[in-house]
Amino acid sequence: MAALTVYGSVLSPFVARVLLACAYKDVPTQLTMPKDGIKSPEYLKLNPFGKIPAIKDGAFVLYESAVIVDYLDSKYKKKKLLPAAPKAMAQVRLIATVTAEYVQGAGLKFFRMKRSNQFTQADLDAATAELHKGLDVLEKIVAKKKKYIAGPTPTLADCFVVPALFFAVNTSGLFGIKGVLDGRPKLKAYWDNAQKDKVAGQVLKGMTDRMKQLIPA
Ligand SMILES: N[C@@H](CCC(=O)N[C@@H](CS)C(=O)NCC(=O)O)C(=O)O
Repeated sequence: MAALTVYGSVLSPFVARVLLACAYKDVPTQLTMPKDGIKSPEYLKLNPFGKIPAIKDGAFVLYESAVIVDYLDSKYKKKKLLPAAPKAMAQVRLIATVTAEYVQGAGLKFFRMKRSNQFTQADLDAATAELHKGLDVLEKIVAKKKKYIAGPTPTLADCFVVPALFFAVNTSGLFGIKGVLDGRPKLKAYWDNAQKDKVAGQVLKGMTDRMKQLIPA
């Protein structure tokens, strides 16, 4: 199978979703940053928003991480990431959506505050409250004592949760906020396992290395 070209950097949680989907489905990838940058006329032809990720599958170009993951799951029938049964499918989508809307955004806020060094204590408090609210809901809806976030096999939900937890744990940590998963035993166990998991662990290592380059301790 020819490698799928993925434009982006592994530290982007949106790019990481796509890399995880490919890895769970055994689709080989070639990760590359657009040659002249994400706002170059060449790259804007691939993604008119000038954002990462975009993919090139032969002559077919696609952007928006959630759409890319759906495309890959629909194209490659083996190791389905979205269950066919309606309730199981809804559960996977719910976990992914809660993660995308209420957890990842808060984690990214910490990252951006650190990078720009422009924030107030009120900004920090608001991001902390938002993160805890999102994590409270996520803890309630994820699977209990299962290897993956929605059950015994990887799903689209894992593609969303792994990078979002990376940001939740590590970017709040940049402000000395420790133990954001404490008191959330399902998420804590999942996060501990994810770091040791062959697929998730590799993506997380890439994210960690890149974060250390951008924000040295
Ligand atoms: N909704 C998009 C969001 C992609 C996105 O915001 N990517 C960020 C990287 S984390 C980006 O490219 N930012 C650069 C910019 O907005 O100029 C997706 O899911 O693919």
